[in-house]
Amino acid sequence: RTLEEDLREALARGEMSVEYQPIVNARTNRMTGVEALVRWRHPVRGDVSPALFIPIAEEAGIIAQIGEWVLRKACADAAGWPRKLRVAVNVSPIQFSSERFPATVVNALAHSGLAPNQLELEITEGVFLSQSADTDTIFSALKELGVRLALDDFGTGYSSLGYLQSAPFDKIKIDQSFVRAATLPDSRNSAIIAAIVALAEALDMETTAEGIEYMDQLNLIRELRVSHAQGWIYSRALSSADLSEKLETGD
Ligand code: G
Ligand code: G
Ligand code: MN
Ligand code: NA
Repeated sequence: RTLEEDLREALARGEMSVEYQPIVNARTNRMTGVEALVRWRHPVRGDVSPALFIPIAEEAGIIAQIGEWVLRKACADAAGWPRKLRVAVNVSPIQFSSERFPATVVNALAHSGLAPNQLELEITEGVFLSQSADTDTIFSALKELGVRLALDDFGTGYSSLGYLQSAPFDKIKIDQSFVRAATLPDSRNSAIIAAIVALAEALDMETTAEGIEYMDQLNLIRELRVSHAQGWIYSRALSSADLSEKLETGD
């Protein structure tokens, strides 16, 4: 059997789950939200990374189905946490560009009771490259709903500044490749991060630095006024139950 064949049955077999990685206000250290990350436990192969199976799902035409399941699960879980947190959900460009997508979001919110401003959709520039549906119409519909939008993996790919102009983003996520190298001697990456922060501040957007693993990285992004931080220095992705427990014990 191919991985694709197994993937087609993974949801029905209950092999998928969603974990949540904390996102923290870099100044106060308080958790303000989480990023939902899908997990697939294959019965034979064990954990398969979404970096591997998401592209297969896109290719196989089943990404919308998986994405919708993740969205519903994330909204339902978030509505049950002991304190209000924002939940960020990654959305594939293929899923986003379907004219059905805004209705999917409406349903997930209605079904869970989650407030629209507690949901943040993380999209990549791939959204602007796809030729399907009217991207502007989808952006407007989502803004009207009151959900938040984040531009993920910023700084990689083409990163046209026009993307920031053409869509109403609330946040830029600075790709972890910049963070990783920023504290090396003579690194130019801190200048790049500073430029992204200046741009975001001028456009009234928040920033999240991803992949923070070490204290020197955290100190640097604080100096550069990045507003939020995410990475193993705070926490790996947690199950909804473990996150709830962490919140109850005072995070
Ligand atoms: O889970 P991990 O941190 O290994 O994520 C690997 C990649 O998979 C990242 O690029 C992340 O954005 C992506 N990813 C994780 N969960 C989802 C999801 O639910 N939907 C989509 N489209 N991508 C996801
Ligand atoms: O593309 P996206 O930004 O959604 O991907 C998130 C990915 O980053 C996931 O695979 C997640 O497991 C990973 N990740 C989260 N925190 C860290 C970290 O501190 N270090 C590293 N190397 N990866 C991280
Ligand atoms: Mn992401
Ligand atoms: Na990212």
